[in-house]
Order: sequence, then structure tokens, then C-alpha cells
Amino acid sequence: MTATMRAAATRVLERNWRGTYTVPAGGLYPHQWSWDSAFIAVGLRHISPRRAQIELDSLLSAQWHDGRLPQIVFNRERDDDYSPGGDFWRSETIPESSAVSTAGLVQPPNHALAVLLVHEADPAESRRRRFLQRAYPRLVAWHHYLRSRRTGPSGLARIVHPWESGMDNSPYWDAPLAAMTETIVDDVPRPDLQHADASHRPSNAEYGKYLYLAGRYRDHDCDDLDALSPYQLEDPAFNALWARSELALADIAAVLGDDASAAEHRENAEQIAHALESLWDEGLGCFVARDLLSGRLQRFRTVSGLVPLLLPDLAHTDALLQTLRGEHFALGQVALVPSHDLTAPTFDTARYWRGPSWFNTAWLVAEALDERGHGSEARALAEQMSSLALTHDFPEYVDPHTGAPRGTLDFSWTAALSLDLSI
Ligand code: 9WN
Repeated sequence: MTATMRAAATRVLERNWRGTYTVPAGGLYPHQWSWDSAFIAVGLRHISPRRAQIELDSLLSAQWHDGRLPQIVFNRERDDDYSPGGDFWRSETIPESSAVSTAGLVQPPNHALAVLLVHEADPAESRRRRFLQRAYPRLVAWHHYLRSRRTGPSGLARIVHPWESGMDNSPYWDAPLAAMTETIVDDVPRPDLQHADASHRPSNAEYGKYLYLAGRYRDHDCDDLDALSPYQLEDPAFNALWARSELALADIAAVLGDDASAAEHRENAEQIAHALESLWDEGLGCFVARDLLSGRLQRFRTVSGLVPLLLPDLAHTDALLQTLRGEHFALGQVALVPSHDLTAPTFDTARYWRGPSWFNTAWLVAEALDERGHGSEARALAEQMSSLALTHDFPEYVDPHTGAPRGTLDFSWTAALSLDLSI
């Protein structure tokens, strides 16, 4: 299995490699995406630790002056093939942006975790290339951006666009988007529909709101203190990954011999984990999102609400495991981990983050199960990932009930993360 997986995953990652980074998929996603690159590097480290470092270096070098790591770094030659592209964002006119063309939004902060795993794959090569010395200050600046520009009184970072969650059309965002009167109805380009079935992608109505929010943020120079977005949410997975990445930063600081900073990062992680308590929903048995404008919790079971399982010493580990194994996510009885509650009226087997099972969240859950001492369930999940990935040409996501492929194929993080868990 490992040899076959290695050969097949390597083929996908070669095909999607663009010299200094990997695109998520050649047709649908022709640029570099932030949290994709971090997941991809986790798998690339088994093929070439050096290339995994370059993947992360290239993303980190697109960092803005204010510390943010952009959602997308554009290849301007492919501007017409994805919307919104570099022309839409015109980041070169925004004072805080970097020298390269990027989107102004961000994605979940999984990067420090990836940097640590890539370093550990080949510490000698990492030391030789001074990988951690380069990455650490940039990661610290990225987390500082989240703390200083995105964190409110709750102590949690807020997202200002559904794309920032990485789970674009999650049911969490339904009410907040419905409450927005502003949208764009004309001229909503959908080049994505040339590469994926419309029933697997977000709707046109959702895209109208996505474009409105992105345009409004851009028109305020992406200044978080100035632009009070009509969409402000706290997402559990985003914040859990931030806390988990603070723990990774602690380990990186320790490798660099900076024990005082290591202690600070551990304290930050504890503070975020503590703040996450306010998103716990006892009735649902998982974490949920909060709409900061209405103050309401968005009471849905989604895979995002399970991701805090990644945090050690969490008060709700047992309850989360029960939710994962029960009828709502049915671990071991369906394909991978559904993105949404199998029993909910809003569940959809095909549409993106409203039901289908994704490989990145399966990897996060497998890591968490392993770290929490449930090795056999983690291995079973890893085996399912490998077998679904190999059978269906590395799909973007799958139908939880049938395992049938959905979205695009030859998807980079599917290849990278399935490879990671097959080793
Ligand atoms: C918008 C690239 C990205 C992933 C996201 C996934 C999808 C983009 C889109 O693709 O989002 O960022 O066009 O739908 O939801 O998690 O990073 O793979």
C-alpha cells in the first residue's frame, strides 16, 4: 500500500508543482492557497523535505507588512481562470500588502504546525537551510496579526469572510449571510463551474454575497480596524488550529533555544483554548460558531466543531469523541468524517462543506485520535483515506454514504495527507 500510495501521490504532487509551490488542483484552483500549502508540505516532506520547505517559504514570503498570510498568492498569468483573481484584489495598491499579487483575506492558521512537521522530517537539512530561523519570525508576526487585528474581547480570532474558514458554505454561515441585505447579482463570474459540477459547489446566491464582502474589504484596503465587516464570525476550527499552532511555535522556539518565547507560546495556546469554552454547545456535544453581529451561536454540528479535539487537556474530549462516533458523524460506518451532521435537514451529500467528507479534516481528526490515545481508530481512518484516494484518483471530497468522488480530482492535499498517513 505504501509503495503504491507513494508513487501515485508523487505523480499528483509533481503534476501540480509550479516550481516553488503546489496548486491545489490544476484546473479549478490555479494559484497558491494558504492552508492548502501547509497541508501539502506535510505530505511533501516524505518526497522531498527540501521541496516541502520551499513550499512553505514561498507562502511565507508573500506575507503582508501587517503580518497576515494571504488566502491566495496569484499567478497573474491565470487571472481569468479563477474568480476573484489578482485584478479584482489589486493588492499592489494596498499599502500593507506584500510585493507579490495576493488576496487580502486569510485562511486558518495551520502553518506553524506544518513548519514543525517539515523540520522534524529532516532536521539536518532544515538546519543547513536555516529553515526555522527564517520561518519562525514570520509565523510569530502572523499570529501577532491575528491577536492584534482580529481578536475581540472573547479572546478568539474572528473571520470576516466565509472563505477565511476554509469551509466556505458551511451551514454556520447561512443566517449571517441571510441577514446581509447587500449582495452582487450581476456579473458574478463562475469559472469554477468549468471544472466542477454546479451541484458540488456553492450556489450563485452565496457567490453574490462572497463577492460583495470581498469587494467591500478590499475597498477599505483590507484594514481590519477600519472596515467593520457586515460578516464577523468566530469559528471553532480556525481558533483550534491557531491554538495548536501556538503549541507548535513553542516547540520551534525550544529548538531555536528560546525557552522564554516557548513558554509564552504555550501560555497563548492555553488562553485560546480557554476562550474556546464560550463556543461549547453542551446540547449538541460539539463546538459551534458565534456570529459577532447578532451575538448568536450558530447551532449546527459541523466538522469544524470537532477540530478542537486536537488540543490537549480539553475538558470536552470525551463528549467530542462521543459525537464523532455517534449517529451525527458515524466514525467508521461512513466514508471519513462528514463535514456536516448526517441527520440534519441541512445535510447535503454532494455540496461542498454541507455534508461531503474532506481529506484535510479527516487528517486532523486522525491526528487528534492518535494524540488522544485512540490509535486503532486513527489507523482505520488513515486506511480509509488511502483506499478512497487511490480508488478515485485523489478526489477533493467524497460522498460520506457511498464514498463516491465529488469536486475535482488529482487534488493536492488529498495526495499529500493520504501519503502522510500511509507512512
Ligand atoms: C476559496 C483551495 C480552496 C480551499 C478551501 C476550499 C476551496 C476556494 C473556492 O478551495 O475554497 O478559497 O474557490 O471555493 O473551500 O478550503 O483552501 O483548495
